[in-house]
Order: sequence, then C-alpha cells, then structure tokens
Amino acid sequence: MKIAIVGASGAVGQEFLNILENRKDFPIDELVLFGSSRSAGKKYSFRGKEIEVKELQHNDDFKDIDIALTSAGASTSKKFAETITKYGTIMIDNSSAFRMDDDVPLVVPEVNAEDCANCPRKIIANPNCTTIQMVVALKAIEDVSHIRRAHVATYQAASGAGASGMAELEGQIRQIVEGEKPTVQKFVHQLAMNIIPQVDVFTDNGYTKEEMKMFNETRKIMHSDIQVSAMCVRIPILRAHSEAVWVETERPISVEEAKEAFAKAKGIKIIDNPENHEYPMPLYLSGKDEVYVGRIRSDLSNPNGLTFWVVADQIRKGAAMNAVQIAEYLIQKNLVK
Ligand code: 2RA
Repeated sequence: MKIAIVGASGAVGQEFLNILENRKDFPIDELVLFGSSRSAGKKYSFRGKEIEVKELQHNDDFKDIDIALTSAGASTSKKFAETITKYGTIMIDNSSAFRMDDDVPLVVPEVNAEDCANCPRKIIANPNCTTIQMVVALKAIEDVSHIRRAHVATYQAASGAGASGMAELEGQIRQIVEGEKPTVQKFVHQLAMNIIPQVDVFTDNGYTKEEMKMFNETRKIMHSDIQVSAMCVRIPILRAHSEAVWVETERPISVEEAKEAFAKAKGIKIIDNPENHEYPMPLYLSGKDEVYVGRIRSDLSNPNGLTFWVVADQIRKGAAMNAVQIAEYLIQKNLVK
C-alpha cells in the first residue's frame, strides 16, 4: 500500500505518523507526507527512514497513492479533493468539508463500517471528534433498544483546536504562574482557569456548529431518527474529550443490561467502580484508543432513561485512530483501487 498523510505537521497528522509507526500489521510499502508551503521541507522519521514533507499542489502526486489520510482543514480538503481522488485514491478526510454530503459515507467503524463500500466520490469522511466517541457508546445501547433522544454536555480539551490550541493553553498556564497576562488568540476567551460554553461559531437556532454536528452526524452515522441536543463546552485540559450523556430508549433498559451491552461492544472499555472512585478521566486516558464509559446509572427524571460518562482521546479515537481504522477496513475488505 502507498499511503499519504495530508497535513502531516498538524496535531492529527503527527498522530497519524505515530499510529502507523506502531501499527506494524498495517501494510505500508511507502508513506508520502504532504503539507502547506510552510510545512514543506520538514522531515519526520518513520520506520527508520526520514521522510520530507512535500508541498500539496495541484499535480499528479497522488497517482499511485492508494489511501490519503487528510487533516488539513475543510477549505484545503475542498480545494484538493479532486486532485487527490482523480486516479482512484481513497481520501479519508478528517475535516467537516464533506461529512453531510449524501454521496460521502460518514464512518465510525464500530458503528457503520459497511457504509465504506458505497463511496462513489472516493471520499470517506471522518466525523467530528465529539460525535465519534458518543456514537460508539450509543451504538451499544441502540443494539438493545432504539434510542429516541440523547442529551449531551461535552467537556472538550484544547486539542480540538489543534496543536496551536494546546500550545495556547500551556502558554496561558505558564503566563499565569509567572504573573503575566495570558495571551488569547486561538480561543474566544482565556481558557486557562476558565471554561468556555462555546465551541465553534453560533448558528441561527442558538446552537453552535459543534452542537449541530452532534445532531446531524449522529443521525447519519447511526441511520437513525435520534434527536440529539448538545451543549458543547471547552475546558482547560490538553487532549481528551469527556461527555455526560442522557439517553431515552424505546423500552426501559436496566443498568445491568446497559453494562452488559457496553462490556460486549466493540471499542469500549468500562471503568465504573464509584465505591473506589474509579471512573474515566481525561488525564489518564490521553493516548488511548478506546472509548471509556463509566458512571452508568438510571436517569431519575425518566423511566426510559439512562445516563453515563464517556471519555476518549480526541486526537486518537476522535480523529487519527478512527481514520486509520477506516483505512484498515478498506484494506481488509479489498475496497482499495
Ligand atoms: C473541537 N470538535 O473540539 C472540535 C474539533 N473538531 O474543537
């Protein structure tokens, strides 16, 4: 397989390199790295070799590439999709550019891997990170009884805003400790010592784009009429997102049934021993690939309701890892050119 990473110097691009380096069974004959003119010329080591980042341009560089893992922002994805896919390369795109297009599958392998088979434009979209970790958990419950609605409050790490978001948070913490005024550039307010109840921009209905992604993407991935009402919040931690989720199912599900469903679901690990103060926490789950579920209990306000807490590393399962799993599925099912 000839694999490309587009956006190789970004937080997700670097995680692609890291995952592929360590996934020895992933069949790579050649890895090609692409980036902006700013990143072109940077060198990264991969499986014992130095690879130089090429500038992403409108040319035939993708002719022999089987799969391109792209994470360079929606406008770059839109601008280069034709160049990337014109010789049959499959583009697994981490941006929001094509997620809701009818002829582009939106895939979380634990939930709807089979949708990969139908990709007429050779583009498969990776969902938004907050959606990915939620649907992995929702799928486990959906398999027991249909979920009519979900309420979710997110606690999102700085990593969602990329490497510069993480750098801004670290910089602000340092500045505060040193008695300086924190520099605010990336986030709309100071993030250190604060929480910001806004992720992305507001839409006309008062929800943010991030919150509407959770509504729309969940329905598409799960092929469901589920209603999702989200409140997305940025918190001052580096790189794993947490979510408090309340679901209403068609028939009541006991806590035991829910735990059993989570325990046998793909991609989920349960940490749920409240008596020992054990539950998923972002500090300890950064760098992990699974979705962690805990605090599983009945919803006191709804006889058909369950509530639980979900944590996953935003850069891994929320982005790079999910895309790599899609690539592995394509290879395994012979869906590559
Ligand atoms: C964030 N979900 O956390 C976004 C990134 N895609 O900012």
